[in-house]
Amino acid sequence: MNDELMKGMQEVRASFERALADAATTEALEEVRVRCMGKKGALTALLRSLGRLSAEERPAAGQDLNALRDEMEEKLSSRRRQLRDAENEAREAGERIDVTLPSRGRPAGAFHPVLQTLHELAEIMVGLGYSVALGPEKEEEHYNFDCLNMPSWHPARDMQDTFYFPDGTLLRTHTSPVQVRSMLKYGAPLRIVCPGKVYRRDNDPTHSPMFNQMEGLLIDRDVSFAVLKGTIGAAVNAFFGRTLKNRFRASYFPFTEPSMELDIECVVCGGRDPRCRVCKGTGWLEAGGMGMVHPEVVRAGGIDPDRYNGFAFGLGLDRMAMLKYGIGDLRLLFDGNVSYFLSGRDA
Ligand code: FA5
Repeated sequence: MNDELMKGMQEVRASFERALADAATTEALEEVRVRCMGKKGALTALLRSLGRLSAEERPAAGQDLNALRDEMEEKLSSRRRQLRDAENEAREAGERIDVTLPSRGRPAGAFHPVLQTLHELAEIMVGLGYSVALGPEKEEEHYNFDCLNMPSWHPARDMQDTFYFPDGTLLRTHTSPVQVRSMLKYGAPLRIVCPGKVYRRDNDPTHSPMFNQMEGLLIDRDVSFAVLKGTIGAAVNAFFGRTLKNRFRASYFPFTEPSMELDIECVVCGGRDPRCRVCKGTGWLEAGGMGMVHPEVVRAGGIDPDRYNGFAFGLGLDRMAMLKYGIGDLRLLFDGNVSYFLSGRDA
């Protein structure tokens, strides 16, 4: 065989063997393959040099070079298998699950029934296209009363006799102040709900000094009372998971005209138990107040009442929770006695 070619083959084999032994990863091995057998590799250069040999030398030299290429390929793939197995083993060792580790455990506690109610109702309203707006619990008299057609001399204020701070601000008595705040902030058209805590001087089985309401406000053109009835009915049915009987009783709020109170069928006894601890045998429970927003309130919100009108409602979230979970005394929601909720009985 041509001496020069033989020398070249020896060099290629020797440097290939060295590189093969040095390659510690499949990635390094791939670099060896490219360097020795790729388009610009040493073996390819030798194969190209065949063209310079005489016609007699070429067949034998070609056979030797092919044999060298087969040998290198064989060694490459066997080394590749070895390295890949080692890499897989190392990765699996890192991923091994230690079954002796302590479990993560279940999170302690759960949502309070009122918070659960708040989340569910807000989610239903968001599904109907409403956004959630929040307002301060320490409120100005102006938003809590004056803007809502309740000047200082108005008798409706007496029903919400409340907690004042020395600076004249007060703990809000309802979520309705968010109506004017939101109108001033966002303008018309508007669809918001505002859930949150409110405070009054109340304390009996269905009245607590701190309770939760969810205000709803829709301002648009030509809004009718039918839209309010449809919206409230849809939200209440979605919350209880079935179609409930409801009734709208004429009522009075200085900030809506006409005003209504919504009663919903007692979900605990369906009106069949005269001793029902939730509805007291009436078959109905008052869920909230509502009505068409008074034009003066729309004006206080910076919106022209001749162009826009709308409705508002305020649902008592604690009452909704009482109904959904069959809780007989509102105060149980706040006294921290969990045995009632665990056993489902009066504590
Ligand atoms: C209001 O607070 C009005 N702001 C509701 C409203 C909003 C009317 C928008 C029109 C337009 P009312 O005082 O009736 O209305 O309270 C609404 C609901 O809160 C009641 O139906 C009741 O479910 C609940 N609620 C009232 N007082 C208490 C209390 N002390 N404890 C628990 N829930 C109460």
